[in-house]
Amino acid sequence: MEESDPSVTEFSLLEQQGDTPSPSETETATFGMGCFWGPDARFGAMEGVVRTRVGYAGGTTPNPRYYSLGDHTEVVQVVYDPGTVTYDELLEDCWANHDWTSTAHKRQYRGVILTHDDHQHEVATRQRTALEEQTGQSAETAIERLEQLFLAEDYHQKYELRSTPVVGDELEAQYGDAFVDSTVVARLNGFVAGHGTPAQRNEVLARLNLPPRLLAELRRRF
Ligand code: MHO
Repeated sequence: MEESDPSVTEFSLLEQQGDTPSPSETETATFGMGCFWGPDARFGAMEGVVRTRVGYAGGTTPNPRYYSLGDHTEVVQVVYDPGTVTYDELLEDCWANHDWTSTAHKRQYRGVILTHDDHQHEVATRQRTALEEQTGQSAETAIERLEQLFLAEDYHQKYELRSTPVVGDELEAQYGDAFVDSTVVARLNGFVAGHGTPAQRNEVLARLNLPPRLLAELRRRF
């Protein structure tokens, strides 16, 4: 039955048609900002972000899983085009969207900036000091070197989009293994969570060759 549906062939071209070519140089940033579903969607909607992933990091327990995290923390990892968005800008978003003034009730949700190099470490430290000076409050968010990211289970990746009725299942089926790393999927995950501007949403939707019923479902949410 699937094969006789003409929309399926068109739809299978979605990845090639819709996904922007990766910039030649990308950089990676990793943040712990509480439950990782939220920042996955927030960063996914940002111009310049090429892909997002959620995972566990910042601890020492081998092979953490969601129900056996040990001393790890939920984090989002963002691959971005530094020509479009800077580490400074991503960090500003990070401070603005987690509670850096208090210690999380569980290490799973602590605020942490996991830096990938000296430059990131300096920028993060400088921003934290500036924030403390401006507000007179002390920042509880840690700045540490990233050792290793353990990718979270599939059902946590692009959670907002995955849990959107109809759309989530169909996009997951169409993208298959490419679902987690797709730029378009990252954007749609952000849009269904309410991020992005109308212009950005229209631009992404216009590039996609979506079957009408999927387009209608997405439109109901943007
Ligand atoms: N269990 C919480 C947080 C999930 S998050 C992946 C919830 O359902 O909202 O830690």
